[in-house]
Amino acid sequence: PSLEADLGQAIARGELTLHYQPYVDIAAGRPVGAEALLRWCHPRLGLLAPDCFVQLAEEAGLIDDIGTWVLHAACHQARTWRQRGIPHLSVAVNVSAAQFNKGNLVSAVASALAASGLEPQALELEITESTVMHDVQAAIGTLRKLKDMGVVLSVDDFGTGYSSLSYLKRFPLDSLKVDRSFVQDIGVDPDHESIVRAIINLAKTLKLKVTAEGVESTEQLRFLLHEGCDRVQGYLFGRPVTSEGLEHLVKQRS
Ligand code: G
Ligand code: G
Ligand code: MN
Ligand code: NA
Repeated sequence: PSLEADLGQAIARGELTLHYQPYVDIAAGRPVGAEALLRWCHPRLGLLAPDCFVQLAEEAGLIDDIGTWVLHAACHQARTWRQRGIPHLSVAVNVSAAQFNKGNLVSAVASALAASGLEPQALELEITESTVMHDVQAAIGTLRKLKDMGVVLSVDDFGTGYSSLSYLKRFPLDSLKVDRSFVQDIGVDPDHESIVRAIINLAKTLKLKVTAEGVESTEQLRFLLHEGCDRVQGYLFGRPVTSEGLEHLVKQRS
């Protein structure tokens, strides 16, 4: 069978799973949430990362179903964590361009929140720049509906896309996530350091929180602290792990 045919069966066969990577709030001094990262336990090929199948899912028209599954699983997991001794933990979910632009995102989010009983403030949606810039008017409408529900909205991979600053101000956003390609070069490339500094300052001007992703070294962390970054995420604080692994890690560091 083709990979596409396999993917069509993956949800029903229970082959999709989520790994979770913590993000740390500098002021709180502890993990305040975890990003859900999709994995497919393929019966023959083993554990596959989204790079191997998200595009295929979009082409095959399966991305809405998968995205809906991810939202339900992530909200359910966050609700479970919050009931099991980590009441402050949020979950962040990556939203695909296809689901955002022509799909059922608003209703899928509403139904995942209702089914899980998770507070909307504990769900963060990560949306890339190119996704929101595809159709700005429609994006503002979608983001407004999500914001009115109380969900937290972030721009993922910020700095790699082409968002116009004037639009950025019109989107009802809560935070920017600095793309890890810039964070990686802290201490290496002064131009990329300047970009990180500029994004942090831009976020502050727009009254948005700013997260640095891909933080791997204490040198990078020191720079980010000095520049006033609000949240950090990366291998320095934890790799993506199973839900049990995440719970264990967070309970150790809280
Ligand atoms: O760990 P990692 O290999 O999971 O992630 C690779 C890429 O896949 C990242 O760009 C990430 O945003 C994306 N990704 C991870 N999980 C999901 C998901 O549930 N849905 C979508 N659409 N993308 C995801
Ligand atoms: O595009 P998005 O930000 O959703 O991508 C998340 C991806 O980044 C996942 O594949 C995750 O495994 C990866 N990632 C998270 N932290 C680090 C890090 O510190 N270093 C590297 N190289 N990759 C990371
Ligand atoms: Mn992300
Ligand atoms: Na990112």
